[in-house]
Amino acid sequence: MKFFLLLISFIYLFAYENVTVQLNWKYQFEFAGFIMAKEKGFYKQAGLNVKLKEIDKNIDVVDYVLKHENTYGVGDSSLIDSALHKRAIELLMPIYDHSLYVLAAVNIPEFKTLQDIKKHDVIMDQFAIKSPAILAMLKAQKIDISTLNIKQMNYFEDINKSGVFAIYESNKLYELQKLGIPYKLFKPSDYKFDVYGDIFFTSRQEYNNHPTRVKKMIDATKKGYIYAFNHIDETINVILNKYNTQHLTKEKLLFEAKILKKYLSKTFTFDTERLDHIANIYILVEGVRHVNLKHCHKSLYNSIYYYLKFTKKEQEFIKTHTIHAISTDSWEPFNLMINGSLGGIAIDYWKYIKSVAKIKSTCTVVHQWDKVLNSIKDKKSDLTCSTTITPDREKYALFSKPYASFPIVLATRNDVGFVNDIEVLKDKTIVVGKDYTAAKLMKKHYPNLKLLEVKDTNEALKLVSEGKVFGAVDILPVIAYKINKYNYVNLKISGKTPWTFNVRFMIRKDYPELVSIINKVIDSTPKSKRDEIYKKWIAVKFQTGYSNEYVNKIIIGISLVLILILILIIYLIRNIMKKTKLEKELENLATIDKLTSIFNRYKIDMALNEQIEIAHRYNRPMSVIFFDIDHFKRVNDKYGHKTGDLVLIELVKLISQNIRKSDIFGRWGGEEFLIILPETTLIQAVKLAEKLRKTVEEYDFEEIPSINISIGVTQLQKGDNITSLITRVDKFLYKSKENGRNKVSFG
Ligand code: GH3
Ligand code: MG
Ligand code: MG
Repeated sequence: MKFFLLLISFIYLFAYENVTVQLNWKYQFEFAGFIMAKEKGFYKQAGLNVKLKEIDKNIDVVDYVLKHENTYGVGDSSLIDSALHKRAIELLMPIYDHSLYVLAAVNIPEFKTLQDIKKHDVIMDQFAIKSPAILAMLKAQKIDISTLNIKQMNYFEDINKSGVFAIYESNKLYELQKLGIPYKLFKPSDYKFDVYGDIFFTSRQEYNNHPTRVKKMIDATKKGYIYAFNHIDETINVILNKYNTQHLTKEKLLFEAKILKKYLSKTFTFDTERLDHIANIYILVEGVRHVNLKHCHKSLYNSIYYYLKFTKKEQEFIKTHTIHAISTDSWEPFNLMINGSLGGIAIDYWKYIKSVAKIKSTCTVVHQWDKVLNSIKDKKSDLTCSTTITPDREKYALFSKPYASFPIVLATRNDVGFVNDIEVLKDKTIVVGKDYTAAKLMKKHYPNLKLLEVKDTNEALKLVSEGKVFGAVDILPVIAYKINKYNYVNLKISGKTPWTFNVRFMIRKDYPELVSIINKVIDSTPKSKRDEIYKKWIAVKFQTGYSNEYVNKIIIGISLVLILILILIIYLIRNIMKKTKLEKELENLATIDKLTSIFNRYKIDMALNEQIEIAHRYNRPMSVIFFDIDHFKRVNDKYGHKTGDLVLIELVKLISQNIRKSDIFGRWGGEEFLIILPETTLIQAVKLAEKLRKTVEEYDFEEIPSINISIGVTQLQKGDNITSLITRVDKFLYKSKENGRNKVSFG
């Protein structure tokens, strides 16, 4: 038996790669991700045998990681300082998005502003003294740290004395609260010095020599963190049983977990703009003399684009070439002139790729597309940013992977119902830009349609808006952008073709290195960056497919509401002008749901009161739709809470796209939502509810296959108030649940 065990351990030792993680403090919830990745076997599944090391007194974690092989570490944003000073480390991922360091003025009732710090003892440890955010906060207040009376922190005793302490918000506040000691907090983020909290890193040597292991460590640790924060009780029990070197109580760990949960990284990836911001904080703290931003960026960006490794040939290409881009200025919203310079989705992508790959470039703007094509054909220009592959173009140019894909959609007037299948529009005239990709596809696949080719999409939309033709077809962002820009209030997107339009870079034939460089950056572009670019250019909400036969009635009603809204707007503008920016931010916080960015419970409640009053006063119809996601708990259980959050966000987006602008949509709580439908009768509301139910049912969510919603619908009746209305609609929602879910009930 003993021999057998020995054999197993022997095999085990050889089967797993041994790795050490040096933590920057003692075991506590802060490191729950590492602990759970180990305890739940995530590291093992990746073939890693991970040893966790608590901090020893006064050890420098960066030093330790640099001096030991196979070793990783956890640090705070001061690691960026280390990178700035050319220490050979690679930052792998942020664990907490915001620094937990705060200054707490403890037991000093007369302490009012940070300036008062000069009159008191400041108690810090060696980490806090390096914390960029704390230093910047002081510096911005023109407080010279060298003039302060700084004392070394004795972690376990000092906190109940009076003084200004640099502490972790997730940690020492617990003691203060428990002991009932008064304190006042100064958070760097309140002063706009927002840096990352814990950061996972390793040595450049490990990073370069063992890229696969690095990737495994990142993935398993991330998984550990997601697991730990989704299973807080279980994790606390593990810490209490096996890792409780600090003799923490369950209560204290729970306190820590709750605070950290707010800070846990949303994406576990670095954001270049924030890194720039942090580098700038260092400039503020240290003065420009120390900072070699170029080096800092190289090191940091290497870390961010972990998957992004250029070959020697590619690096050589980047070094030796200046890329001459060429673009038209008339393809909204891809490339267009805006305030005198070229911008747009395509241009933003190109700027992003250039900054990541450090490509030098020039850009020529022309008015005709032919010129762009010829210039690339003749190798006078090297690249253009937004085009599609055609067999003809492939003869003289190369193409990148698509960096964006958009559906080709149909725009009609508002009074048209949802068009499920474009083929049914046989007798209607559809307009499309001459020779556009959309035109070619439509002709090929729908030869029976009446297709009218016009100069461009502007003209096509104008014809639709004037009622001369039924609909216009182009790519989603183009149509959405133009409806918004040219204020076509009577147009909407009411159908989708089966095709997507892939936008790519076109590159001169003899530059294959440039294609592979661009492809690598495209592959490594985080979703957040894509979303950011897309949102910037399509900041328009549009509706799809709400069929409505009562348009005339509604227009009369809406006019009334409009007058009211106008009065409200004048009132608001007056108010807003009075408000400072900070107040506005606060107001946002108070009315907008943080996760989904729609109205929160407080605001939707207010809106409902208002709408009920308006409807009663002017004797107008008004309805409400109340829905709840079916079995959402299962989604959380199966895919994790974070995924659950993403599903909520996506669902809200989907619903927002399918209701009218005048409808008021808010989060009632958890996975329950309310839509207020002014000027809407029960029949209309039920129709919309059914459409929403079906849309959700058929929607392919990015994170999970599908969800359903159960809906209750009711119309405001004479004598109703908010309570009676909500009680009734809730009853119908409950009925939908009882009848098997994924149903609409009304009355
Ligand atoms: P049913 O359809 O029958 O009502 O089942 P259900 O699981 O959806 O309903 P229940 O009310 O039992 O549970 C609601 C769950 O919704 C509980 C919680 O896990 C989840 N939830 C609520 N708010 C959020 C949130 O903000 N994010 C995530 N991820 N989940 C949430
Ligand atoms: Mg539910
Ligand atoms: Mg519920």
